[in-house]
Amino acid sequence: MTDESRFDAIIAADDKVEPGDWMPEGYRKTLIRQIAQHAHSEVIGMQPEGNWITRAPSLKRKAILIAKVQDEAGHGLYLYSAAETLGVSRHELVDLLHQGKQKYSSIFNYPTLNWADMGTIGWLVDGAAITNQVMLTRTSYGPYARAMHRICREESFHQRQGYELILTLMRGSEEQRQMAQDSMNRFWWPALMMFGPTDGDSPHTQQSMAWKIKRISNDDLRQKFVDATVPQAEFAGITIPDPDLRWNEERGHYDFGEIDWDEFWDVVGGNGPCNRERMDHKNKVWDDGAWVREAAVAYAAKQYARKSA
Ligand code: FAQ
Repeated sequence: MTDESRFDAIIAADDKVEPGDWMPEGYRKTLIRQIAQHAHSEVIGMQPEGNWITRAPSLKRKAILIAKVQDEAGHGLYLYSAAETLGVSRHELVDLLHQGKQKYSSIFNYPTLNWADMGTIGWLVDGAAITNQVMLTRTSYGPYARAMHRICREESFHQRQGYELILTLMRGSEEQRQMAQDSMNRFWWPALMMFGPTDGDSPHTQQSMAWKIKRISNDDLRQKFVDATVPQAEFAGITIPDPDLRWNEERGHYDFGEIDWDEFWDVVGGNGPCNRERMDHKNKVWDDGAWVREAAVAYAAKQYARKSA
């Protein structure tokens, strides 16, 4: 059996490819690109929420938000570790992000303007993230699939706390309801964009599905998310800002309006409302934290020297 036919057999049998296994170079590169982008998204995703920790309206909400932001850091670390099993270091990946050669999710380039955004991010952004990540627990690369199992459990808690926050606001004063609605109006379309371009405009989908890296296409995942979220919005009494949104009895799905793809590609291309701010902040904390990394390396070297002696 050749290396390639062994790889093909693993994929055909729905088994997992593991780090020591032979894999096509394109498979390895695609995984590094996707896992790194995913890891960077978790880390950059801490910024819009971190912005509200000092302004949380109660001790309980503050504790929840701190724990959630900390979870995102943890997700970034599992994912960088999964990427490292493909022969690339976390340091290299972070460098590529800083040089603008790797991406992170478009959603984190939108500002968080009111407290309800903390609910909307949990409900819609984590909700969209889980829709995508549940599929990734079945991805063909073992370390990525295993990281996803743990991440999905935490994301599902994040989603519920976000929805609960929105329900609380919707049951509150008129001002609170308006705040929640304003947040929904700003985040609905960017949340739909998280699933990526339409299948027809997605250069990677076909090959990634053949390799079983992706198990469901961008458009099908987006539809799943819309179908799950509309009843939740109706229950909360919040309006989704899409006049074309309606149940289609024949299809058994909700129809929804056209996404502004010019806006999507603008944001992906670095020109969204907060792209520069997010990267400036990321670069600054990386530089400010250099002494911590140096101290950790010096400490590890000392421990190693002591042990060897
Ligand atoms: N933003 O051919 P496709 C989270 C790029 S985690 C930016 O369809 P693919 C947790 C794409 O990279 C959220 N770029 O690509 C959290 C490609 O560019 P390239 C992150 C995007 O990979 C919650 C080009 O467009 N989740 O939120 C986006 O097959 C709350 C063509 O696209 C993941 O990363 C986008 N939205 O499918 C944290 C999940 N969409 O590289 C804090 C893993 C597409 O050719 C708070 N990733 N692009 O230059 C995936 O499942 C896939 O990578 C897709 C894109 C589905 C995102």
